[in-house]
Amino acid sequence: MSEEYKSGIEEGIELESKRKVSTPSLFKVFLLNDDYTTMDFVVLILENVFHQPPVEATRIMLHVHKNGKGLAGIYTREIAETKVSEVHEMSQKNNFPLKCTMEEA
Ligand code: TYC
Repeated sequence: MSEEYKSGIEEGIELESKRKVSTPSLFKVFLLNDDYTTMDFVVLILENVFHQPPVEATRIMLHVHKNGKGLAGIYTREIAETKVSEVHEMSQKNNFPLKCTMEEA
């Protein structure tokens, strides 16, 4: 019998395991402060990579500048990994040391 159409007493177990595997873990992506990256570049990253509206992008940038670290967005693993790579690639191309990290939410 196919996995999809199991019934009876096993159904509860099947539904439970199905729900578990289909709920993806979420990851927080953070920007880190440094002394060299310009504020304008960080705002540009927040707007273009993390799709933050301009006012929110500026708020997050100033939070990072003041506190050392700030949340840029929350994503599933692969998307978070891509965001981190995009930030590092754009920073490298523009000769800035801006760093980005991710951790499970
Ligand atoms: N501290 C930087 C400056 O004074 C600005 C900055 C903000 C850098 C946030 C990185 O993630 C950062 N130019």
